[in-house]
Amino acid sequence: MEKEIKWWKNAVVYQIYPLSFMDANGDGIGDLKGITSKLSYLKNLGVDVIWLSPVYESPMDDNGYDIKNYLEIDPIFGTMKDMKHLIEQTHQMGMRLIMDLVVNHTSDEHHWFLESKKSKDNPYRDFYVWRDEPSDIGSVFGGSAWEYDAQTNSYYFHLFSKKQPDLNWDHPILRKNIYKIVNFWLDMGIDGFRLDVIDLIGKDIDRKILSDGPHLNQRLQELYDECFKGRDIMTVGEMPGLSLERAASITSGEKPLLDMIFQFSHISLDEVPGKGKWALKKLDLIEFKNVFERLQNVMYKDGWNSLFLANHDQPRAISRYGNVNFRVMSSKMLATILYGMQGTPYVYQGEEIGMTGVKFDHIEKYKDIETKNIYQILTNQGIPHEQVMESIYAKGRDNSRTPFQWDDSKNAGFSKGNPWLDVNPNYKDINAKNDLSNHQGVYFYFKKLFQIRKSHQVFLDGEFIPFMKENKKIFAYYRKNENDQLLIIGSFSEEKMHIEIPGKIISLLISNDDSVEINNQMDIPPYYACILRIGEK
Ligand code: TEU
Ligand code: CA
Repeated sequence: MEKEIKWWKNAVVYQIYPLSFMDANGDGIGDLKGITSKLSYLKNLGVDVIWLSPVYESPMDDNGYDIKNYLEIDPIFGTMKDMKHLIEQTHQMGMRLIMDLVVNHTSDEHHWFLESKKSKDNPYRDFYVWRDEPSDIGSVFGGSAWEYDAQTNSYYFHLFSKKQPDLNWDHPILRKNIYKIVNFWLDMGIDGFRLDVIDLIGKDIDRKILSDGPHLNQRLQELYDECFKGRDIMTVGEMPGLSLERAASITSGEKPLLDMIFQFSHISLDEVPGKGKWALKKLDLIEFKNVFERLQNVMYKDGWNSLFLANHDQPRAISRYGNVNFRVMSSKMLATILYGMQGTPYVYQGEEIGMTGVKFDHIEKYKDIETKNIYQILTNQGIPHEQVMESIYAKGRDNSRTPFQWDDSKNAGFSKGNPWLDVNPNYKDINAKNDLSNHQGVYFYFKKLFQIRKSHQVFLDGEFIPFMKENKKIFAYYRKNENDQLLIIGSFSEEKMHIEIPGKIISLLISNDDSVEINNQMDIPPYYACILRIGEK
C-alpha cells in the first residue's frame, strides 16, 4: 500500500513572532487578538499551519523563550480565553496551530527554580544542574554558562542567558512534569509543537557533550511515548547541532521520534568557520548549493526536513541571501529555489511581502539580549563600534523582529501605541497594503508557488537532480518522478545571464518575470527565477 502521505509533508507553515505581528490593544506589543484579526490574511496566502512563538508567562529576558509558567498566557499577549479563541478560529478556517515548546530551560523566575535554589536538599534541587565549581563551557549568549548563586554557594548551568537555567533531563520527576505540560496543551487542541533546541535534552555536561548527547534518542522516545503517540499532530525539532545523518535517523521509519527538524547546515555558511555568527564571510553559492543537495539526498532516504531561510533568530532572507536593490525579484527567486525542494515549507512573518533587515544607528535601539551582550563583549575587547555594528546589521536577531509592516500609516499599522521595537523606516514603501495592491507583488507570487506545490506530486516525491552544479551564480535543479519532470532555476546574479536548457521545454509553471522569452537558449535578468516542465530529451 502506498505510504500514507502525512498532512504535514506538504503543509505551508507560517511562523508568527507574537511580539511583532499585530497589536490589537495599542500597548505597542503584538498580542493574540491581533493575530486572530489577521487569520484571513494567512488563509489567503495558502497557510495550513501557524507556528506560534512562545506566548507563555515570561519575564521576557529572551522575549518569551524564558518561561515562568507554561500553563498561563502572559498578560501582554492576552488571556487563556484569547488563546482558546485563536485555536478555535484557526481550526474554523481550516488551518492548524502549533506552539513553541521550550523545555531545555525555564526562566529563573519559574517556581521550580525558585525552589531549587533554596537549598541543596530541596525536592526541586535536581530539576536543574548545580555544581560546586564551574567548568569552561560558554553560554550561547556570551560569557560563562555557569552562574554563581550565594544561597547554596553553588553554580547553576545556563546555556543561554543566566535567566534561563537549563533543566536537568536526567531527573525522571522533572520529565514527568514536562509531559504533563505537553499533554495539557495537546488536550487543549493544538496541533503539535516546534521544539526549541531539543537537540540539547540529551546532554552530558560533565563530559561537555551538549548537542546530540548520549541520552537524546532515549529522551525523545519517552517524550513521544508519553505525549505524541497516537495523536494526529505535527512535531518539528530545532536541532542546530545535529548531523544530517542523525537528523535523518530521528525523522525516519514508521514511528519517527520527530516528524521533521530544523537543520542548520546552510545557516553557518556566511560565517568564518569556527568563529561564530558575528565573524562575517561572504556566502559562496557553490557551498550553499552543495549543502542543499546533501540535505535533499541524505535526508530523504526516508527522513523529512523543513525548508526555511528565515526565522526570528536569523537575519531577513533578502538581506542575507538576496539583494535589497532587487528586492521583489530576489524575494521571489529565493522562494522559488527554496520551496521547489522536497520538504515542508516554512514562511517567516514578513517574508511573504519582502520585508528586509534593519540598521538602527544606535545600539540602544536594539532589544535582543544576544545582540546587547555581544556588543558589550566585542567593544570591551577593543573592536571598533562601526565593525561591531556591521556584524549586528548582518546577523542581529532584531532584523527579523521589527514590527510587521501592514501599511504606510503610523507604526506601519502594527500598533496605535509606541512599538516595543522601532519599526523599520522603510515601511512607507515595504508593507502588506502596497504589496497586495500589486498582482505582481511578493505575496501573490508566494501564494501561486504554494498552489503549484500542492497541485504537483513531483514536489513531494520527485528525485532532486542538480543542474548547472558548477555555476557560481545559478542555483538550479530538476525534480523528477515517473510522471513529471520540472526544472527549477534561480539566478543569484545582479547581471543578465545567458543559460542553455537541454531537452524539450513543455511549459512554464511560474516565473518572476513573464517578459522573459522561454526557450532552450535563455537570456535572463538579474535574480530571475522560473519553474519549467521539461520533456524527455
Ligand atoms: O534558538 C536556539 C539557537 O540555535 C540559537 O542559539 C540561535 O542559533 C541563535 O540565537 C542565533 O544567533 C532557540 C530560539 O529560537 C531562540 O530564540 C532562543 O533565544 C534560544 O533557543 C533559547 O531558547
Ligand atoms: Ca498589545
